[in-house]
Amino acid sequence: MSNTEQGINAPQGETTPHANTRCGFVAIIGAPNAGKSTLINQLVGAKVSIVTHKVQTTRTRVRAVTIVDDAQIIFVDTPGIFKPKRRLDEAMVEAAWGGAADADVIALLVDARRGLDEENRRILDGLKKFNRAAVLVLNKIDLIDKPKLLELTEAFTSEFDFDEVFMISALKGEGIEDFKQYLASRMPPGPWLYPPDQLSDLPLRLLAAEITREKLYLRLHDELPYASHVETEQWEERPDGSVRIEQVIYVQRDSQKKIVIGKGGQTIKAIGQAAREELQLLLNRKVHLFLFVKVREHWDRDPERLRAIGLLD
Ligand SMILES: Nc1nc2c(ncn2[C@@H]2O[C@H](COP(=O)(O)OP(=O)(O)OP(=O)(O)O)[C@@H](O)[C@H]2O)c(=O)[nH]1
Ligand SMILES: [Mg+2]
Repeated sequence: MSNTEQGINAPQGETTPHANTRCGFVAIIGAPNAGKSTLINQLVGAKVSIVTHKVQTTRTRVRAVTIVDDAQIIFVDTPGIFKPKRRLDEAMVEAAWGGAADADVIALLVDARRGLDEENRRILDGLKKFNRAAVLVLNKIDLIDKPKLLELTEAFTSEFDFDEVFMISALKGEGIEDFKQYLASRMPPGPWLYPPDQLSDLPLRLLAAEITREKLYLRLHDELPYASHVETEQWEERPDGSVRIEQVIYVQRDSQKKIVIGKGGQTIKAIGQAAREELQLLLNRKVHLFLFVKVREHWDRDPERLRAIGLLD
């Protein structure tokens, strides 16, 4: 029986660590939608954090782990940093800076199309206050011209003394290897903190809820900005080797519930099907997924919900 409190594991077969191990934390910070989760998935070679075209997809800190030679690198995916307007926003932004606090390397990820805009200026101010070294990573270079990249590099480096500048496409995997090697070289000596086969610290129940939230976001386009939340309520291992999962989708209004369910239940059926398919691949067995929709006007202020997301202890 698998333990749902554990994170996902890599296939077995990694070598055991030897005497000269190194280990450390890398925090990836940046504005919403910069591509932080895409980058982390690329760096560890597996989907550990959900990705959508919408801003504010990641809500909590997710740790992802990879090994380069004798170095174990623990990446901390953080929510995007933006100007908080609501209670949930504040907790998200706090989680983002909190992720950077204990890191050995802080990497500021920037959507190169957006450049040094107001949001990135605010983050640079935050970095200055932090008084910590950082590297600059310009992302989405597949979308812009080289001369523009040089301009951007100048704009950022004149504001902050970055240790290094990397130019990457997290989506296409360009420039990732160099960046990873650099990070490995910056890890301090020390024992590995995770077993060599572990990829993430996100419990499976939470990851399963995140997968459904991703499908919900992808399916609903701009109708439901972030008024929704998914929780795994039941996880039952069946004797036939399959697993039965019940999840609740929380929304804030009856009208939103109608949108999530869709005409004749079509929308929720499609969301459930997409989530089930991905869960089956992840868990490598048959999944029976049941989705329920509940209206809770103030779910984003409910301590129990915030705790479930991992934003409250
Ligand atoms: N073209 C292109 N798109 C990218 C690249 N990296 C990420 N994206 C896209 O940018 C969008 C946002 O990616 P995410 O990884 O969810 O961004 P994030 O920074 O984690 O966003 P939040 O969690 O909301 O803060 C998605 O649609 C990605 O596919 C890239 O290198 N090139
Ligand atoms: Mg993210």
